[in-house]
Amino acid sequence: QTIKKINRGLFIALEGLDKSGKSTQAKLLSQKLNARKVSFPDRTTQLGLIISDYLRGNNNMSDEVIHLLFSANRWEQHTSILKQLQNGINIVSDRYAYSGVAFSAAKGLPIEWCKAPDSGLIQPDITFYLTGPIEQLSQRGDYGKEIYENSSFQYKVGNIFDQLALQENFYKINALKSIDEIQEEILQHIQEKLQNVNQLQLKKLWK
Ligand code: FDM
Ligand code: MG
Repeated sequence: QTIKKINRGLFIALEGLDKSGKSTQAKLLSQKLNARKVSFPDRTTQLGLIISDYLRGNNNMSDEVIHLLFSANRWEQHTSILKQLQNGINIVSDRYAYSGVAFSAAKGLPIEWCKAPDSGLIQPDITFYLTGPIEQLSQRGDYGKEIYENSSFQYKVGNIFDQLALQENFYKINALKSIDEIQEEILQHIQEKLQNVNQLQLKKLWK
């Protein structure tokens, strides 16, 4: 299909559990929409390298400190994302602030505390939430290499994501469907969402 044009770029986020297929879908979607793909954590910056070390278990930080680093790692990209959207460039984000909340709140930090540092970031126009039974997702690929990739923790993360999905109006997708089916469903939903709008106001997250 062709995607309807609006007066600025579209900002689409893909969220979900580890191994739910987000990265595959983000790649396909960014090709389809001729979009810039961003990923969070963005491991290419200095902060991203610290985060990456943490995820591999190589440096220990308090839950609060790592949470704030993940948020700062999004703020590093804020201006460039904003400018590109204003210039008509579509952006597809592989994870975003909702992952920040889900993973930190799953460790016991209060949800409102977790949202605060991301307040004011650009809000995605549409957030897709890929989810499925953890017993099945955990069979995929090399699950278990990074510190958050264990079933008992993912289960808690899933609960917070489910809660956010209702509050934030995520479009939920069954991660067990085929790659093609999921891509089709994503494109279909974007079409529907754009059907009746010519102008979408950029919004800020949690403000
Ligand atoms: N993660 C990701 C967080 O804990 N907070 C965040 O703000 C973000 C963006 O980092 F387990 C977690 C989620 C995941 C890990 O992500 C690495 P990728 O998508 O597997 O690289
Ligand atoms: Mg991962």
